[in-house]
Amino acid sequence: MTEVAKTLCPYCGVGCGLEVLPPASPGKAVHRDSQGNPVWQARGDRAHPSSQGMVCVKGATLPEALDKDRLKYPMMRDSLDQPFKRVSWAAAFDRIVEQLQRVRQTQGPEAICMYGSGQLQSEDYYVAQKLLKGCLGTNNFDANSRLCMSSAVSGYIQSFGSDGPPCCYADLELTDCAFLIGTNTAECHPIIFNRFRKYHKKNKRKVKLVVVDPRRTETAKDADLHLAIRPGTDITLLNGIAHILLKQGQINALFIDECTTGFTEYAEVVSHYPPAQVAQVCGISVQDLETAAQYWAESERVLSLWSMGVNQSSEGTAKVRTIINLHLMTGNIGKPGAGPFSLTGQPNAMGGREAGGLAHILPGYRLVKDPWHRQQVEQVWQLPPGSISPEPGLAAWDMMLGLEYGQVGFFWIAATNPAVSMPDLERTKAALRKSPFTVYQDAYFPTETADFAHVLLPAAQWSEKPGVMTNSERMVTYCPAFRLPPGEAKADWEIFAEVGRRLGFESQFAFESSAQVYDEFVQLTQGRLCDMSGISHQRLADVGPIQWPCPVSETAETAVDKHDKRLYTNLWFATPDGRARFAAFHAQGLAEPPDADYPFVMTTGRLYGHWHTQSRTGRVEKITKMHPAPLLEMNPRDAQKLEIQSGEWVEVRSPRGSVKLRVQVTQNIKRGTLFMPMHWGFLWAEAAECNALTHAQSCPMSLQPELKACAVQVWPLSGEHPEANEVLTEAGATALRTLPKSSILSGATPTS
Ligand SMILES: Nc1nc2c(c(=O)[nH]1)N[C@H]1C(S)=C(S)[C@@H](COP(=O)(O)OP(=O)(O)OC[C@H]3O[C@@H](n4cnc5c(=O)[nH]c(N)nc54)[C@H](O)[C@@H]3O)O[C@H]1N2
Ligand SMILES: Nc1nc2c(c(=O)[nH]1)N[C@H]1C(S)=C(S)[C@@H](COP(=O)(O)OP(=O)(O)OC[C@H]3O[C@@H](n4cnc5c(=O)[nH]c(N)nc54)[C@H](O)[C@@H]3O)O[C@H]1N2
Ligand code: SF4
Ligand SMILES: [Mo]
Repeated sequence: MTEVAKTLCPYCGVGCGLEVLPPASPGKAVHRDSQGNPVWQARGDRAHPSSQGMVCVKGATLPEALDKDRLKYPMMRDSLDQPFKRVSWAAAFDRIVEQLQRVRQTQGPEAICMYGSGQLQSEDYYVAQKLLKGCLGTNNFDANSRLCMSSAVSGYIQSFGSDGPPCCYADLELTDCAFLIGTNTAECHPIIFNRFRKYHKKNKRKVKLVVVDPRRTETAKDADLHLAIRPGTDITLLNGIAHILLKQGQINALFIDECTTGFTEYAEVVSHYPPAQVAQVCGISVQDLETAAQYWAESERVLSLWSMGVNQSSEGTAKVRTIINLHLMTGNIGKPGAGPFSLTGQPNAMGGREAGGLAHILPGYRLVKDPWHRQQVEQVWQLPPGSISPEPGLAAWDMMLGLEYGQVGFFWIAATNPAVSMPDLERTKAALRKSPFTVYQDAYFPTETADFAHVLLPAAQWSEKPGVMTNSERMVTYCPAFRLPPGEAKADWEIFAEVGRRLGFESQFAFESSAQVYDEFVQLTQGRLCDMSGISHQRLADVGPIQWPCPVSETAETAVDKHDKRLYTNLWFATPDGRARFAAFHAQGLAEPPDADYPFVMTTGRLYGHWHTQSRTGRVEKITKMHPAPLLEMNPRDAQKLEIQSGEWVEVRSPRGSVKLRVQVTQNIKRGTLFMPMHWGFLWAEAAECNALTHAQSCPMSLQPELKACAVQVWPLSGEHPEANEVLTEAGATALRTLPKSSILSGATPTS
């Protein structure tokens, strides 16, 4: 192919449009990477409405990683201490189907689990739901979105009656005040931040930026007001702001009366949050708290943005609902420039929610628990009534516990790397080791999780399979296939469909293309809030990205040039009475607060250049140079007390595990708080498995673990850390460690 392919960046949930060019185009020199290999080029697509031609370093360097260390053939072994052997697809499918049938007969369908990812395309997600929830009769499909978005999902459902971020990116350029809480937007959603930053710079006097984050991040550096609160004190802060607004009468009484319920209980709760006390608990000044309230009061349109600093919390749903409370109290919703906007992390976590990709939901924003919803889905799937279980399935961490207790007989992992990204990693790894049968479906090899698999299935990735993804603002973009998959790699949905057919569900999985899969899926969205019945692969390819809702009645023109890009503009919510719900939550604080033995709060998160467990970005030279090694951020006063200087090695210990890494002393972090990046799993030369330290205590409503905070102690290691130095000089700071013994391959190497 020599033409430019228009597609979507498959990294973050901003969902930037990309134009990808082949290495060789007529009249131009062949484009090569630093090692001289011909490589595709990516640039921003100016026609994409979400990103308007912008891209960040991850999108721009993506092609460099596409061909490196790919898993090309199915591989199998009988036990984890054996080497993998290359096998045919037929042999792999036989083994999977035989094992599925055996587990279903001996342990029942609830012993079968699939753990997926917001990096699957909507078609992959949809076919997996049909296989697990419909044909196998278990709702044990969960995704890494449980570690990511589930508090936002449950917050929206409880406050508005349905999931679905109500805002759009145009609001970034229409707001009077952007209230960013628990989000390092500049580094993690860079193009969203760029859009706002341009507008903010132009309108400095009129437009305010508030950032709530214990760290002075790149995002906070641009703020008019940075509230460096103590980790886990968000609800106190938000209730404190509400307290001041209420006292000053800065509320929208008409909106509260006509469009909401539950205000009285909420007002009672916030009466317990006087400014002096709130400031003390949060570790900020009363003046800053009052300024924050003043910005809310004076701004006609407030847009709040949040991500993991809010969601990854043992009170994640309560935090989300407490943010929404402020919007309801001030009538900041359903109009341009205002609203509670959850930023989605992964490129298609939104599509996953639409397709029913969590253990308690079904396609089309339906709930497993609702008999009418189950019936509607069963009908479209042409399955007998009662095929879908009324019980929500196991959430991500419960799957780990299921493995630990021996209740899971078949574990299927796709497009995620839990041996790095799950909390309480030693326990996670022990659970994975106990799994009687694990299938791992990934695009790359090695990854840490491959070490725990019995069967490896090579997945075609972005650019090698056509499919659809939805970004944070509900914009749906078609991602065409414009490169061939390596070796025998197959699209995820094709793998699921083949297993379905081999289990005897011929007609349910008779799809001939992903376009057909998408057509069936959007039928199930008809009449729902996330109505996409007017969208198809062909239409997206013809007219470009389309934002939902897009019912079948919408014409191509109105679909692209929407007059109404927001949800709830008629102020009628998706609850039975159309009213939004206030929530009355007191702050609970951290699940594991610091104490005398473990005096620091460690928080974890991301760096600008790297993507999660580095399966791609760790293979891009520009990025590994940008972030050569993991560093622990520490406040100068804490460093002084421990007599540690920047660059020195420490051991960080929590009640669950320990990690050795170097320290970066910086004013950018609050005293008593530490920050460790999440990107370095055990395959990397300077491994720093931050999840060896984290715990799995979760929000009781969203079941999302508190990955953002655990209590730790820090031990200076005298001199340099010898073991790490050795690896460093041998292999370079970012090189892969040699493979663990159990991964040593026999026969064909999977990457050859
Ligand atoms: N560069 C890059 N970008 C990414 C990703 C990536 O891997 N790399 N991943 C994508 C994904 S899947 C996701 S989910 C998003 C995540 O995007 P973000 O949520 O923006 O990223 P994080 O670094 O996980 O955490 C955000 C901030 O929360 C703060 N925080 C910690 N504890 C608290 C607290 O108690 N209260 C408040 N208010 N803040 C707190 C941290 O200091 C941190 O700066 O990024 C997406 N974009
Ligand atoms: N301590 C701590 N832990 C965290 C977080 C944190 O902030 N702190 N954040 C959590 C969050 S929000 C997230 S989203 C997770 C992310 O954690 P993971 O999902 O474990 O991380 P990734 O590295 O993105 O893994 C994605 C995998 O999918 C593969 N892949 C890419 N495309 C395809 C495809 O099309 N098909 C298939 N089959 N495979 C593909 C890639 O090769 C890669 O191995 O981490 C969570 N864990
Ligand atoms: S902001 Fe996100 S979607 Fe856009 S180019 Fe960067 S990683 Fe890709
Ligand atoms: Mo995420």
